Amino acid sequence: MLVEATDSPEMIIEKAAHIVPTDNQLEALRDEFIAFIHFGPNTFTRMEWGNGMEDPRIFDLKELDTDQWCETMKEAGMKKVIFTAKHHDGFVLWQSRYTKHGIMSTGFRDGKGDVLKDLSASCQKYGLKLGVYLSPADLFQIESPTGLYGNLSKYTKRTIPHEVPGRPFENKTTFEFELDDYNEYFMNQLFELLTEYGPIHEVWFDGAHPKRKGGQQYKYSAWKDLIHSLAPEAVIFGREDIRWCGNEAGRTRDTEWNIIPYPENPDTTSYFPDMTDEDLGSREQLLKAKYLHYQQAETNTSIREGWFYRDDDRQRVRSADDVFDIYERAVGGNSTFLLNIPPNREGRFSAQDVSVLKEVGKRIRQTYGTDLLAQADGPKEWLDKDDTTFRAVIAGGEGVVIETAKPVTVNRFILQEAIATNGERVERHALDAWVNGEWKEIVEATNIGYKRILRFPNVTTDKFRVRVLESRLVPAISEVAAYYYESRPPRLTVRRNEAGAVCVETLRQDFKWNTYEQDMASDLNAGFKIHYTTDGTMPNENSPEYKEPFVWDNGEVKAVAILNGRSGEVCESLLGYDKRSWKVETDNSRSVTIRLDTPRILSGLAYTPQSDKEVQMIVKGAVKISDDGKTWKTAGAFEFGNLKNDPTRRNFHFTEAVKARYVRLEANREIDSKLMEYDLF
Ligand code: FUL
Repeated sequence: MLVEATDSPEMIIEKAAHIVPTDNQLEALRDEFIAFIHFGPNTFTRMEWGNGMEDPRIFDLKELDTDQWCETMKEAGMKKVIFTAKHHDGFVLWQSRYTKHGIMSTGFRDGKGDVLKDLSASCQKYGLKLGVYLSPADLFQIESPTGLYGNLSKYTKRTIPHEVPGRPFENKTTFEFELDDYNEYFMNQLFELLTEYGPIHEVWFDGAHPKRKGGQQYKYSAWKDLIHSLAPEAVIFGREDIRWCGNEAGRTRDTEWNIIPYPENPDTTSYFPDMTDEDLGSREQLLKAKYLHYQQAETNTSIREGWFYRDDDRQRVRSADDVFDIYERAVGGNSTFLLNIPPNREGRFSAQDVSVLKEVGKRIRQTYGTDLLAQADGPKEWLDKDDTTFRAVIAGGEGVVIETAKPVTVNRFILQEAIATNGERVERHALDAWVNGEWKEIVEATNIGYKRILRFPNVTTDKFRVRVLESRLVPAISEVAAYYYESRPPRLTVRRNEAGAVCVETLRQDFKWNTYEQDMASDLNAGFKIHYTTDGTMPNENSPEYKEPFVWDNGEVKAVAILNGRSGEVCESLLGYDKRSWKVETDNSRSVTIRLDTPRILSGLAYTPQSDKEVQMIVKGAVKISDDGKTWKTAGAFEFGNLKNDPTRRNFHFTEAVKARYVRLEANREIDSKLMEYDLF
């Protein structure tokens, strides 16, 4: 929608409040949880980006089980799957007429295999929608001597699809466009994808370009015509329909507006830049707009470290807690959750990915399968499970009360706006519960849009109140529901902070690729309490509650998170003396001597091998002690086994506690003490 130079700020906001999604966009939002599949030569080379010059035969696929993919995705609660038909390397995974750089040049089913065909058949069998990723960047066409990308060919009138003798199309539609060689190649392939694999519901254009050549431009207006005509139900990602959320980590914005200001007309431009700022659609941003446009966000990330499968041992997989948390933040934050599951070299999803996806599906069904307001009294349009009916609510008013016949215990609350008819309008809202004879505010949040999932510690009540605090025009709420998530107490970790004090914290996801900063454990399991002991006993709800870092000399700290009477895993940590009280005195190639600030009681030594560096590990050695650094006696001799395969911290306890000021660690081989990690406890 055009913003006129004469529009007042109020008029601009009013215009924004009237912008609604297209039918296809709305359907894409309702899909909520969708899958991405990255598969190709990279699966075999273990690279994230290929170079385009790979021999196609490295795609050494022997088996393919797309039914297993679809069965798993279905169980996870996903509605659509987007497949990398061609990634940046230019290798095609379907039987294209227009190149030999692809599956037709591999040994898979004697060169006759077609991964997209298998997937499309499985999608129909399992009732999943299908989308295609066709990378505009194409390294094979860039690097090959006869490659078409950026070959400076002239734009001339060309017919799509280009006829290939002996390989007619069943779909007889043809198009004429002014195109250069690469755009023609790209559109011929789009034609194949959109006409020969059943209905396509999303076309995914990646903005990433490992390389460019010859000033190659994309004739997007023509691509768009082709897609609208051949796949009328498809949304286009990376262009006008759907935008990238701005990160690949699964991070979500607290306020994700889908009415976005544009400097050019989104209906005619082919310039759709990545939008990574935190604030994309506040009033302040809208006032800078030349155009206002509905463009929803897709929150995309991978279940594994990286987009492609590498291996089952070192490539970490997100936990079910993690995936479920992203699901709630993405779907419940006015966006769609696009989760990548990369198949392995056996053409299947690996066992760990499958178990995480099944667990996530189970949690979604268990949590969101039972609306605890189903029989409640309140606006019937809000409670009727029909998101096309709605009731308006006045911002700043008293709020709307929903009453249940019996008290219910809930920790999730869902609100939806009637975006299809009335647009996104709520800017701030709050949820209250009637507790002990008065209204208590449970949670406050910003916008709603398609869907907002509010998460909060358990509350038991028979009366809720929804208040809209600020809005653009009068908002219309279409759905309200309350749920109970069976929260799990989070796992914990104990460490010393920089000041030497002991901290007990929720364990952050040990997922090294693209981590988001949100504290998943605390958000997801809000309301837990941490209890701890320092006397070796098991902690329970009567043990001291951990509130802040505390001073503790050394010894065993045990901590547990307790939520709704349920205890989590006990975290046990043997803490060594604060290293600021140490000094490394002498240092030769086989031993290291530590001087403590004062004589201390010592029960043992902890050694953590350096697994990621080429460092000799200390397998065997002795610990000696001294009062004056001159006369020494042995506190104990140790031998650690299986360090290479299991490079975890090892605790060596002396036969009895000793008191000493000097400690010497002697190894039976050369060591590099600067790269060693050890503690004295
Ligand atoms: C990025 C690409 O470069 C990655 O390889 C992956 O396909 C991801 C979804 O988009 O831009």
